[in-house]
Amino acid sequence: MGVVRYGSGTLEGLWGLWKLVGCVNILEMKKIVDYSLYLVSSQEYAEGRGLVDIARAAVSSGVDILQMREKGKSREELMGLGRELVSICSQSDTVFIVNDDPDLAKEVGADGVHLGQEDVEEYPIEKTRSIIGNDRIMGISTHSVEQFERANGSNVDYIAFGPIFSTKTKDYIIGDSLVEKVLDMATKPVVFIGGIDLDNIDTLLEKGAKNIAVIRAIVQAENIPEKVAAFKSKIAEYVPA
Ligand code: TZP
Ligand code: MG
Repeated sequence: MGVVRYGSGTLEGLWGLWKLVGCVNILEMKKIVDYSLYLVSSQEYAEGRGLVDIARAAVSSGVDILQMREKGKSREELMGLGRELVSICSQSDTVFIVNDDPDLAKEVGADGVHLGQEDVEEYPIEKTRSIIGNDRIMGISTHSVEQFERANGSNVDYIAFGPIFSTKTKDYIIGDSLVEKVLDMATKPVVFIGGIDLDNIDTLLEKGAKNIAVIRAIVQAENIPEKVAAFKSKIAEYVPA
């Protein structure tokens, strides 16, 4: 006959079992929610600062979403950096997203993956969903109303739209005239990106934008915690009472 013990050994055993059947994952699952500040981190624009230091500063000061967007690194380097960033985000509420590669996102234990329009050729939405599963997040970049409409009808969890203003990673801009239009169409969170900083963010928030993504405004900030706090309080001004 089995003995029921209530000592710490039993509790640890139950915790292990709980983890094994995946219940903890359900409890720990992070989601994209509106009124988020999204940092797309990229060593290329960090002006010599270490990405891990930038991520630590941004996450500890409350960035809601962190993306690893590294274009020139080997898979091995991405695995190493990805695991460090997972560890930083796992001690916080920050959602961690890997750019470009759903297999890598899953392997490092990220909360989700972000696909560009060009990534969808190798990783169509349904294939990506079958790689990452239903519990991880999938986002996609869109650069026109047509692409937005397609993404909106697909199985992604959020849609990025931009570049709104002038930026370094793209040689064109959409401008802010379509912000209301895509928000009216949207059935999931929309993240606006491209050349956004504290001096132009109001234009977007006034049009109803709820989520803002930036690279340079944070990775190049003199004081990252102060900059994150300023963005967060600006976004918070627009949360309905
Ligand atoms: N996609 C559209 S604009 C952009 C990406 C990845 C870059 C945004 O960078 P920044 O420095 O905030 O303009
Ligand atoms: Mg990509």
